[in-house]
Amino acid sequence: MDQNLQIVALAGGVGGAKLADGLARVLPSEQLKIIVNTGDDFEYCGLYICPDIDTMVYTLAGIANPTTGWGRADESWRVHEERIRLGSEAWFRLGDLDLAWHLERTRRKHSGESLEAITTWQTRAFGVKPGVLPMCNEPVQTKVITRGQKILDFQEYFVRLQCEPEVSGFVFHNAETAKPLLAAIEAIRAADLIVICPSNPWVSIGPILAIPGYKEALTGKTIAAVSPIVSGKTIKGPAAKMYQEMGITPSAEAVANTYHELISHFIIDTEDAACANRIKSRWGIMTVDTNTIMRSASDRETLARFVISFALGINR
Ligand code: FO1
Repeated sequence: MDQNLQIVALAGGVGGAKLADGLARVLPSEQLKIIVNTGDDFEYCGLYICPDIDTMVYTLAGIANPTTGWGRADESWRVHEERIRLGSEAWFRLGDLDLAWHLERTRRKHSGESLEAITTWQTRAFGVKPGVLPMCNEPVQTKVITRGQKILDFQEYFVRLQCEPEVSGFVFHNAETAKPLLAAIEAIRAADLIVICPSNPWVSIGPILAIPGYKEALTGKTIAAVSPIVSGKTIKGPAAKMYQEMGITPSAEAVANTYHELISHFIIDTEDAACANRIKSRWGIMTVDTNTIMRSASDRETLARFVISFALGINR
């Protein structure tokens, strides 16, 4: 393994965490930094919830719920069930083990710790070695604009309304005044490769890129993205539905169009191999197909090795 190869991953959500885990399995931990979306963060029942950070840390720690991808494996729901019995608001489900961590993060937040410091503590507490960095320390909230011009908080759209409303746009509230994490900018500057994981381009990667400073730091870097859309569909989550509702046919090509000003390399699934040449000739993006569906830890590793060797021309 190339000793000083430095890689930075941009990720959010379950799919992104899986490829980040693959990268963490093939790289020494000091050679990988992961910048995570925090636009999904919200306050719920007085607790400070950071879903994509927790999904990332739990996945890297090997303790994520294997069915949902979010929350903990081997979870119990005593508090959740009692809250329902009490008639409390319970549309966002917090398991007992998950709750322990939300209580601790909220305590630290109230004591004045930054999200970066809290996340560093969280990675150590869960034995996670690679650097997991929130995209910023300030609260940036992703909001969904519906076709009826209603503005929904992200979790209200994603969980309470089960992604049912038709979207017409997104707002990343406070992104314009948020500051990129210095550690994240330094990691990008030092990186040999940036990997945009197969996360939702709109609401997982979009918020990160909306923070002034990241796009500038990424300019000129070797950046490889893995398409989150295979045969016009997402494995999980509303990315394809969002493209459709925004009047764009969901496809790997649509994702290439979203990222074309940024990326130099694009990895699509074998199901979409036919569009590789079109993407290459239309935007000059080096495009290759492989299996991008990660069903196992070895799939995650295989894809991670493939992305690194394709983008850097190195045999791992
Ligand atoms: N998603 C759901 O669809 N239903 C839930 O009840 C739910 C609870 C939850 C608790 C903690 C957590 O970290 C994530 C949770 N998620 C839930 C997923 C979460 O809404 C999404 O992971 C992200 O916001 C989008 O990737």
